[in-house]
Amino acid sequence: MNADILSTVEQELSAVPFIDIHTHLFMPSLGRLGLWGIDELVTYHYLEAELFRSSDVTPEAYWDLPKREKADLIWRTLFLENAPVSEATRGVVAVLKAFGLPTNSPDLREARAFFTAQELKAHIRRVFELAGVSEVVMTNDPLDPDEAPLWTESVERDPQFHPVLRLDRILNKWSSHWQILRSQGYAVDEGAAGRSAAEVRRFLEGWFERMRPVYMAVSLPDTFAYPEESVRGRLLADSVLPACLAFGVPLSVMIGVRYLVNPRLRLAGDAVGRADLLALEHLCVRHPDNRFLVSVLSRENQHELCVYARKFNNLMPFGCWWFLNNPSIVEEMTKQRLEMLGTSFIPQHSDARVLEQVIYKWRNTRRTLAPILADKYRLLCEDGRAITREEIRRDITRLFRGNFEKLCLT
Ligand code: RAT
Ligand code: ZN
Repeated sequence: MNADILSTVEQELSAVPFIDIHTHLFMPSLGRLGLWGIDELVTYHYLEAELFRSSDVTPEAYWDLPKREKADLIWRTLFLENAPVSEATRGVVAVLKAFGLPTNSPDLREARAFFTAQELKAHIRRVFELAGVSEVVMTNDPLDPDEAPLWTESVERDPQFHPVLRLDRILNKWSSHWQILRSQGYAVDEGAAGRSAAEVRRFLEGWFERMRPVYMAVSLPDTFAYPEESVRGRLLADSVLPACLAFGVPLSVMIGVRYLVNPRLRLAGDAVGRADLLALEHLCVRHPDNRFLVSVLSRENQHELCVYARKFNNLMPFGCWWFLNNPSIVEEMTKQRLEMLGTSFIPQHSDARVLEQVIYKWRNTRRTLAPILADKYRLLCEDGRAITREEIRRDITRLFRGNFEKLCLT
């Protein structure tokens, strides 16, 4: 019976196509922003951070190398001189295996030849199929100088890629971006005073029309406070939250980053800090008509997040983010969420930056979650309530599609 439940859960987890609600992937028409292939996989910033623990190369010397030489160095250090047992290294192995490529070659020649031969659109379809995802959600930054000009009226849409309006530059780096808004004809000033909030709202409206995002999003430091007498506090209260309400989209808040604790590591230089989730309580209390997708980066904040989700049904916890996306922590967090929230949360997102990463990240999620879900059903049976395959499918569909569809796609 127990084995039956586990295999039914495994089958249903494989059969239901998931929606990946937060990635850094791009639809093909924004193509030159999108990363894919072996050199990108091996130089993922999670692996760059690991390189400096096992090699004496300095970050400065590493950044000076061309991409291929970076990849060769990481391959040699983390895959040949050491067994790739970490989560991020094992992921690359799983991707190579998924394409039938050798996983212990002395170099990356064969893998490079394989990826170079792929046609992007067909490759995306194959990757999504291997990953068991039907759609992914992008991260689209209207103040990224490489990205913004690509969002023209005629940009080709792709129903498998949903846009998201990302607000980090506006909310976290106003001092180095307000002038860009000003140069585009918005009457904003350095202190975000006066008409600035209304003008930022007008800027968001313009981008909402152009992009049609499924939600707006921002990552926030561990010191995030709300309400707050600061540029970010004002713009959140007076521009972003009213705009989300008017457009009928949620705001995704990802809290707990300690930005660039080691600037020498660049993208790999961020760390984590425990946040004060009173900020979240205040957001939910003061803005009951807004809806919030919430991920917190610190392991120590997870239980509080579940408690807040029990208090506020405009709060949807999602994902095991970044440093939390390891089987031991995913297991702990998912059990806690199921125990406290039933199926009213979104268990995971991939955060993939390189296309093929969705293959290993979703494979790992399915593998970790199958015994956890099966165990909950086993306990339910023991306590007197049988479970059917249809109910298991309904739960999995709700967790990995329905909760998001209801919040963002309807
Ligand atoms: O997980 C990551 O790749 C991080 O670097 C961040 O991009 C984070 O996920 C974010 O969206 O800010
Ligand atoms: Zn991300």
